Amino acid sequence: HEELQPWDPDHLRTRFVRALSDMYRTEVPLYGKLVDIVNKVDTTTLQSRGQSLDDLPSRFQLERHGAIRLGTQQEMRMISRLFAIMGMVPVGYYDLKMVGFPLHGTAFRPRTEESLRKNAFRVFTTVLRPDLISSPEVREMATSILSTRQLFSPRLVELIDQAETPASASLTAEDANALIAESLKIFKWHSRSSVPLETYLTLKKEHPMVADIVCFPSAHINHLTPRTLDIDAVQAEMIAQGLPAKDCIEGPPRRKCEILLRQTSFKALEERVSFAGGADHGVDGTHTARFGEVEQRGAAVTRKGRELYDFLLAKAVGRSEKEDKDSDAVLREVFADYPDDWEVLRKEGLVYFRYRVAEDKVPAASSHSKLGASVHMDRLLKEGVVTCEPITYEDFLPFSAAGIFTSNLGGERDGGHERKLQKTEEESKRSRVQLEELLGRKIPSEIDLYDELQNYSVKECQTILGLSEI
Ligand code: OOG
Ligand code: NI
Repeated sequence: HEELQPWDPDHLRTRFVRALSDMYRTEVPLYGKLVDIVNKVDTTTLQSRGQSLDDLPSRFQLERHGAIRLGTQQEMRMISRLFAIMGMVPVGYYDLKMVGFPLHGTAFRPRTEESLRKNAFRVFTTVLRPDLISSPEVREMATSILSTRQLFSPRLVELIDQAETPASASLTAEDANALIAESLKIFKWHSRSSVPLETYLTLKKEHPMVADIVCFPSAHINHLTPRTLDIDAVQAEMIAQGLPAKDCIEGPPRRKCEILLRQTSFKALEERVSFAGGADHGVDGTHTARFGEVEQRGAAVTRKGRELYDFLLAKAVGRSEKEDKDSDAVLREVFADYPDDWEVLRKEGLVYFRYRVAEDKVPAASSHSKLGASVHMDRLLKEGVVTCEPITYEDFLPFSAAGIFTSNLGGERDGGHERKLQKTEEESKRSRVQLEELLGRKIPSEIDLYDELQNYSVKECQTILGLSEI
C-alpha cells in the first residue's frame, strides 16, 4: 500500500476527474444517463465473458477524456501549468483549421505507462486563433471581450505558483482541496452570458465555435467521455432509450482487432441562457454546446498503419459521397483492406506492441541467454520466451473530432464521414511551432511516444535475456 501525498500528480488528477464528473452529471443530467448506459453495456459484455465490473481495475470506470476551448494564449499557458500539476502534459498537435474551425490545440495527458495505468484521463484543449477570423470587426470584438476575462481565480494562481516552487513542492491537504475547488470554476457552466444577445449572434454567425468560446465567463467543459467495452451496444441503447444520439460512430468500423479510437455522442442540448441586456440581465436566448460522448479504444498504429487508416478513410468518404449508400456499410467494405489479425498487424509493422519476457522465463531465459546471441523476435514469441500485447491508443483523431464538433453545434452536416481535409500541411507546421512557443515546450508527436515505448520494451527484453540483439 503506497502512501498518497496530497500533491501527488496522479492522485490530484483522479480527484479532479471525480469532482468534474460529479459536477457535469449535475449540470447535464442526460450525461448521467449515458454513464448508466455504459455501465449496463459493460456489465452485460463482461457477463458474456464470465467476468464482472469488479474484475476491472477501478480506474476503468473513470472518465477517459473531456474537452475545453480557450480564448487566449494567456489562458492556454496558464492551463498548461495547472494541468502539469495534475500530471498532464501536451501530447500531439491538432490543427482544427484542417476541418474548418479557427482553433488548434493539444491533448494534455499523462505520458508514462505507470501514470496512464493509474488514471488515463486527458483533456483535449484548443485555443481560438483570432487570425483565422475573417472579419476584422468580429476579430476585434472577440479579442477585446476576451481581454478582460478572468478564468483563473487569484487563489488558484497563488496555488499554481506554490505548487511549482521546488522548495514548497508539497501542497498541504488543504491546499490540494482548494486547488480542486478553484479549478472546477474554470470548467463550470454559466447560464449568464457576459455579452448582449446581439454580440452573441454576430460571433455565432462568424463561427458557432467563436461564440461558444467568447461569450461566457468560464471555459465550460463541453463534454466528458467514459470508455466502453462495446460502443455499438451503447449506440443502440442510446437510440432505444430515446437519447438524441448522433447518427454514426466516428473512426474505424467494428473489427476483431480494434485499432485507434471509435467514438459517438448524444447531441448537445439547447440550453437557456440569459444575455446581458440594458439595465437588467433579462434577455433570454439559447446556446448549444454541451454533450456526452463515449469512446472505445483500440491499438496504437505506426506511421505506416496511420497512413493506411487515413487512406482508407478518405476512400470510404469519397465513395459514400458518390454512391448513395449507407456510409457504415461502405466503411466496412473499404476497411476489409486493413489486416484484422494481430500477428499480421505486428509482422507488417502496422500496430505498436509492448513486449515482455514471460514471467516463468525470467531470468533463466532458456538457451539463448548463454550465447549473448542475436535472436529474432518472431522466434522468441513462438517459443513463448517473450509475450506481446498491442499498445492502447491514448490520443485523438482530428477527423473524428470534427464529426463530433459538427454534430454538436447545430451543424447541418451530420452525415458523419463526409468531411474533407483541406491540405494545409505546411501551414500546420508553422502553427504547431506557434503553439509550442506559446507553451514554452516541444509538443511530442503521439506516434513517437508509442514508438519509444515499443523500442524500450524490446530493449528491456534484450537486457533481461542477456541477448546482444533482438
Ligand atoms: C473537442 C472535440 C475533440 C474528441 O473526442 O475528438 C474530442 C471539442 O469539441 O472541443 O474531444
Ligand atoms: Ni471527445
